[in-house]
Amino acid sequence: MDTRSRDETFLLRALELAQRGPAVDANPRVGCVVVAGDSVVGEGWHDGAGTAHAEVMALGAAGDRARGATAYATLEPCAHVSRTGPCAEALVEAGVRRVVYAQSDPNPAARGGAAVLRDADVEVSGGLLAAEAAALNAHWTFAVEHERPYVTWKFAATLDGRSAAADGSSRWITGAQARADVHRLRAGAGALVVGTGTVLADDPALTVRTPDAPRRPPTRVVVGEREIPATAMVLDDAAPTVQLHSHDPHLVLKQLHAQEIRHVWLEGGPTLAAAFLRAGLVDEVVAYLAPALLGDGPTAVAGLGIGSIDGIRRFQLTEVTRLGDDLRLLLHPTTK
Ligand code: AOF
Ligand code: ZN
Repeated sequence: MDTRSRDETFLLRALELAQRGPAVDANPRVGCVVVAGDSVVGEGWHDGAGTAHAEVMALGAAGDRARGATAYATLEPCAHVSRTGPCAEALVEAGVRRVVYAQSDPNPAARGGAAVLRDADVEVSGGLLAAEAAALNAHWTFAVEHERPYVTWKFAATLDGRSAAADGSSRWITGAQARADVHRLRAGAGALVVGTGTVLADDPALTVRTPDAPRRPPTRVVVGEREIPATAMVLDDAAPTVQLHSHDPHLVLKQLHAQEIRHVWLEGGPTLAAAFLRAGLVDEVVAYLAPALLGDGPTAVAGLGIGSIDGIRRFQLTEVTRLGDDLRLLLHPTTK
């Protein structure tokens, strides 16, 4: 086997190991394989913020066999001391001779491991399967690069774009399959964000009700100045809840980023959605459309400040899925 396909084989194994870590976490999922000669002598993965890094786990398993070995990691080994680390030094100390990694660490606080390794005369090569490794941590990568969480705006509406009836009632616009799908997708978010208006109107629980619940429920975030009653469902102890009084989407995301939330689901209502859309802070839209009409009542979004057809906001239609009698559209903003 030539070096490249050999490297690819072990990196693919490292990618497989990485998937054992939590999909939703402050930290990326990382895998590592230590190979001596042709044999795997240590495997490791990162099991979430606060636990050992993948390299440390793999080196621990390899013990003395790491001396002269090659380490394969899905992310550039870190060069910093935070909750743990630094992995680059641990690799040097273990006597690893060569390090192959996929994705360069985009985190300014942690990166630089490749340079540390080279300075210690370890042979380093990075970039192979980098796209695959980044895709495994797409939201983490986005958040670290943009210094804010990735934002998905989700709404359910009738054909005429209404998310509630004239009297404010909004339950059961879509069918059971679409609602189950919402819970499945929610499980992948770090936070579910709503405005105080939505809490007052609908009293949503904002919990994930799926057969395979995530390790940690998404943080519930209530944005706005209005008082919400202590009896509101979002304030129960089913999941953590954060109340933010700021209306500025940039500030909201800044605060959530500081809490290491990597992916935000914006769940309503129309004013909050408009604020994020106007600020250009919606990265993805998941729209559930029911084959129904209301004719009156609040729309999914209100007040985009578009006065004329020239100002129309268009999206790229990425995916269309039928869920029972409803449609789920996956949309992305078109880059102008
Ligand atoms: C690695 N191996 O397995 C992971 C890395 O707070 P800490 O100490 O857990 O550090 C988190 C940062 O370290 C994270 O943002 C990312 O840059 C890097 N993650 N690095 O060498 C690992 N999980
Ligand atoms: Zn590390």
